[in-house]
Amino acid sequence: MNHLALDEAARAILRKNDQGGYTLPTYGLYPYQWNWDSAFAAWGFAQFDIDRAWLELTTLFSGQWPNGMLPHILFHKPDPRYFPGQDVWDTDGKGPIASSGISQPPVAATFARMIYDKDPQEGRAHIAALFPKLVAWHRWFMSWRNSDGMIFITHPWEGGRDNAPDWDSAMQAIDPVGVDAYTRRDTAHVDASMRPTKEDYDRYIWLVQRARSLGWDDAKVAQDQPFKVADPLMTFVLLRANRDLAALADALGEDRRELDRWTAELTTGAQGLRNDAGVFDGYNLNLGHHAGTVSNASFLCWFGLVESPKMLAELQEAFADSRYPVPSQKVGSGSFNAKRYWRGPTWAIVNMLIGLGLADMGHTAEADELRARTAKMMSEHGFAEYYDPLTGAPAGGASFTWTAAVWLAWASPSAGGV
Ligand code: 9WN
Repeated sequence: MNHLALDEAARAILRKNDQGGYTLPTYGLYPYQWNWDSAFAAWGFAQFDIDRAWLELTTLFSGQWPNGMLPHILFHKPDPRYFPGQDVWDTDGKGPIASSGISQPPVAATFARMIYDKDPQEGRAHIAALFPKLVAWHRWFMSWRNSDGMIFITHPWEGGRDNAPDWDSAMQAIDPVGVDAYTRRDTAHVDASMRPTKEDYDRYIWLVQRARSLGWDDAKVAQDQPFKVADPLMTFVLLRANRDLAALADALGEDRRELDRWTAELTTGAQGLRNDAGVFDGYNLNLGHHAGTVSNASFLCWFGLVESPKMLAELQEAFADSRYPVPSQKVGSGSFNAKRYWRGPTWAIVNMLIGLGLADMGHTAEADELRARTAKMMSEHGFAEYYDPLTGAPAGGASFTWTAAVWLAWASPSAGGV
């Protein structure tokens, strides 16, 4: 397929997964609106339908809780094909519509800025409406998920990298007694070898039940949840998003000083994520140690405008070790698994964030190389949820919204790429 046909195929995926005001990540496997998926979808739509892009973000923020938290799933319409549904989360009364009780990586401000920059005249009213909501969401992170400028998560699903080795020690410390009987739905859609294990799922559900028993109270969850891991992806994404929100504040004539304070705090705090090898890595706050891993999140430093010669050297290794980088776990490391979700496979969305950061920090050759290899992976293997980093084989769900969005906005030659 030539790239114009691929552009059309990618647009068709966005249209097919479009539910009116929001976009499903993919049919069957994920039948609701997911937080960071929607932000990527908006950026994809912005390449050909800017009104639809703004609508995606507007619908996403219609689920924001009064405390500023923006849920990771909005259950617009009940659907038995996904577990756990709203009955398990039991967040009734917490937000305006049925939702989960945790958040997800805050990429929305960054894409709002990029969509606004495409057409400031059209975007001005939209950013004026979104600005206070984005500030409230970022403030929620800075208040309830902040440990000395490192952003932590209280559930693996909150970080968006569900079974990453970064969380292993925190997960192993949990004894999931008292988990109600449940039936997984994900393995009815996708081969179990590409998904988290039963041991993972028992703990995912145990953590949901525990936060539920704390009434989803911010202070109690932040203090009492046994799973508390500072995350490079969350920290670098929020750092970047704060800068982008400050740029939107300038455009609107709003006060940006609080945002600048957060940016300074996170820039300093991110250094605490460096492990003994100098790699940005998950930090288990309860046990006081790094995971000792190199993940695709480790390479998001440039996206947060943090320089690192060490990570540039690691990136060259990733380019040498895998034909289709960046693997979500270093090839050859003990926890690497080419198929299992966030323990090895390549994710196009993370590649795009890494690539944008590299370009912003002047690492043009590496940015171009990453974009070219990502484009090759997609042109050979379609728009999958994730890919085997060694062979490029597609894995997980097919016809995936955010992968199609990444093609349109970044990887396709029409987007100025290869
Ligand atoms: C749990 C929708 C989501 C992504 C996450 C990805 C996966 C969900 C799941 O799918 O997580 O939130 O059920 O596996 O890990 O990043 O937002 O695409």
